Amino acid sequence: MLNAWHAGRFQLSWTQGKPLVMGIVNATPDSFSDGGCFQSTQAAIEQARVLLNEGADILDVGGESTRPGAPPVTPEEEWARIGPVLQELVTWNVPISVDTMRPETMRRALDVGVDILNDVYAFRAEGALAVLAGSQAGAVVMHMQGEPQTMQANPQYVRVVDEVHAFLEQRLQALLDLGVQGQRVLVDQGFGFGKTLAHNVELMQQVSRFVDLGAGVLVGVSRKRMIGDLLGEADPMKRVHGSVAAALFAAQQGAAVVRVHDMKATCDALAVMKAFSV
Ligand code: HH2
Repeated sequence: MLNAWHAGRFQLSWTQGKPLVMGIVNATPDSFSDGGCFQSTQAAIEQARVLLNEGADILDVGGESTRPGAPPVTPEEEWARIGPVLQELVTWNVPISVDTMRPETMRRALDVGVDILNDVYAFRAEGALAVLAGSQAGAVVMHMQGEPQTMQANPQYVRVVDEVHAFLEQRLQALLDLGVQGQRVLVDQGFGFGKTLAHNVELMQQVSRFVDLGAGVLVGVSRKRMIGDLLGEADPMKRVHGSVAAALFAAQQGAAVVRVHDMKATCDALAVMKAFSV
């Protein structure tokens, strides 16, 4: 079955086992996974070009690290990091996503012409829903327990899958109530955002249950600590194979989008898996 995602200028589609691949462009000097190598505008743009050449369907640009314990940045600093990058990327004829929790940054990014608002805070900040509703942008609505600074201190759930599912169902309804059509929205279980390894594993085992919510599902596990914990690998750069395995597992369960750093490795693996699928 062909599924659709309305995202700004683009109408994107995916099928079971063949998700769209979103490339991560970190304009953050303190990002956990690339050590801040891409902090300058030129370097971020260059990284985006590599991701695109290697097969990215979407580029996701973030200027504030959500790494557990990462210090917050000011709105001005966030925009100084991502504004010039977005301005260039929107000229490339590929869907551009902005990874931000701030309504003000969302509005500025929409003015520049981005297609997707990716909000790890699920549009709960005051004014965020209104910004989304006043646009034609696609949206990613993610679950997080707590706040980035403290979320990994002691995450607690009675039944993690039920609780994350209920939260996303409620947020989806909040968007629908404001007139944001369901086909504009993806949900995201929020791997590593206020979750232990056991919580993350349980959520990964049940991606398909989230597909049943009716919105597409985005899965973001690339190079994350859960992969490191499963492998005993402290260096994020050495978590590529584990991350690819997780992306394939999510794809097989019907994920709409996988959000990744390692584009070629992921696209190659997905292509081979697809070739063998009936
Ligand atoms: N994970 C991160 C950031 N944004 N957005 C969505 N929708 N889903 C995610 O899982 C997600 C996200 C954190 O990963 P990364 O961008 O690699 O690191 P950092 O935030 O430190 O730049």
